[in-house]
Amino acid sequence: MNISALQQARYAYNPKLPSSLKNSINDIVLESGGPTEAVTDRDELRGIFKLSYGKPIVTFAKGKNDKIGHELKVGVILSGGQAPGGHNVIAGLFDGLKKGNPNSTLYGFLGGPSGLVGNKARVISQAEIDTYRNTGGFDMIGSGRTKIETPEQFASSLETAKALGLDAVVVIGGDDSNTNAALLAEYFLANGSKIQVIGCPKTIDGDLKSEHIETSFGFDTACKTYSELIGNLCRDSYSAKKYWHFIKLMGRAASHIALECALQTQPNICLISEEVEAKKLSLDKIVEQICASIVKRAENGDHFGIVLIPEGLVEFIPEIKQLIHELNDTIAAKEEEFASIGSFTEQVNWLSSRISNVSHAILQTLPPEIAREFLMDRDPHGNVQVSRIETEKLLVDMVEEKLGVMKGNNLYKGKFSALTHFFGYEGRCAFPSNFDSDYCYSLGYSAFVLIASGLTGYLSSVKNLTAPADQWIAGGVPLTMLMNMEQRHGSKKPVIKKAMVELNGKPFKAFEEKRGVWAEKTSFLYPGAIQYFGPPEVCDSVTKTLLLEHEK
Ligand code: FBP
Repeated sequence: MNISALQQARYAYNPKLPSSLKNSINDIVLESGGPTEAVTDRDELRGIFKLSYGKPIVTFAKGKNDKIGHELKVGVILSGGQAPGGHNVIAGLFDGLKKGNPNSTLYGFLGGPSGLVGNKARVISQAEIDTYRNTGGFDMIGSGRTKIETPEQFASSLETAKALGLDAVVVIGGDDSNTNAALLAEYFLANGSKIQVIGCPKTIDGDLKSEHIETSFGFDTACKTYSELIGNLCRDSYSAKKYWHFIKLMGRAASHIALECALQTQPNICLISEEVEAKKLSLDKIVEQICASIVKRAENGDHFGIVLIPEGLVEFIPEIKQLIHELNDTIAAKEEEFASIGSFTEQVNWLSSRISNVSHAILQTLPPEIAREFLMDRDPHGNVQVSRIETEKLLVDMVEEKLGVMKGNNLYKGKFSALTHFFGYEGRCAFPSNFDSDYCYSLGYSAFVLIASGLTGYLSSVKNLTAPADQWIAGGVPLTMLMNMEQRHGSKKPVIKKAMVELNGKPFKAFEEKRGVWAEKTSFLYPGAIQYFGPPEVCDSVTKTLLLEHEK
């Protein structure tokens, strides 16, 4: 295989483990707390998860464990979008299994959860693992977004696991995938099977977290990668002094990535969707805020700047949210008829009598290329694909228009030249930072200990993450503890509660305190590229979000 010098060097990197996992494998035992409860909707969830609800939180301690050496067969699934460190979760799980018993087997399900449903799996070998250690990507076994939801899918998942003789299935995924893991664990128990299910918290979006899951893996590397790029643009704009860069950042609904990148780079503006929703800010109001910074900076002679925009913003702007809602419902009800309409103008006309006048008027005031994006193909759930709406271009268009009007009224005399960017895929398969390499390996290793100890319906957890790795606290959190009931496709469903940016939380407060100055004065920080070898303060740093959340 052709590999880069960095990849070769990363093979030799030994991920750091919490001290409880450094004990000889037969000397790790569980310590359990008391019964737990779900976030809300406890009675309903207790009824749905009759056999797996309310188990205790567990941590690991030193002590003799004679279960650990049993020969095991485990299947692992990578689920959803790529996140740096996935291969290390598999490596940690593999190493734990082999240390427990060299005859144990790890199967990789191919292409995500559909591999479990359709029995597409293969054995992962030692030689293969060694070519993926500390590397980015999910290419070892591939990933997918299949949701296991129909009775047939649950039944065939159990059939596959039985056919392979599995003791356990490990699901490496985000909130939806781990909701699936919780449902699978309950289904297996309800059908008299002893096959265990363990989850691992993955997503660059950073929205799978709680008191006991401090962060999802991949968030650290992705934010550092985007922040490097944003920092480079900050420096370019400061050098050339002629462009405003409007940068949309991945993250789906939650704005954790945008907020973290803002803390790392100190841009002039960073929009936070959760704040837009809480303050019911209209599109016009947002544009006004951006223009205020542009005007103020122009008065200081600074015709350049940086604006960060979270991917899901449009869904949080009240009038656009309403428009999207009406479009989703209307198009879903007449999917074929809508698909047969030839031109964009005809589509807009067709909608005129079917959506509210207000929403129709908004659709018509949007720049046509953006309005077209609102009418594009829906996702498998019938929703508009917000990540494909070019919010960054919409904002630039609207800012240009507003500044034009202000110029006409002699309220603005400066220049405005903008460039747009979208950073998302660029960060999802980066070489995992030391933090993500260590965290992921520990999560995988910890998943093995949970399996060997006979647990099911748990999410592998590693806490105390701002301390050096040997002080991290490894263990497991019952998946039902993270759940609540939400309305999905017309009925209430048990789901893991998405963690959004908390406006009372320390990361947002830290940003709020400084952003007034950043909007006017150039205060950029240039974080540079992720460093893998060098002093710990440079190589092992954690995100500002984690640091602030841990501040006493
Ligand atoms: P997960 O929630 O599955 O981890 O996905 C993260 C993400 O990168 C989002 O930030 C983004 O909106 C989405 O995946 C893009 O999905 P796709 O890879 O299907 O284009």
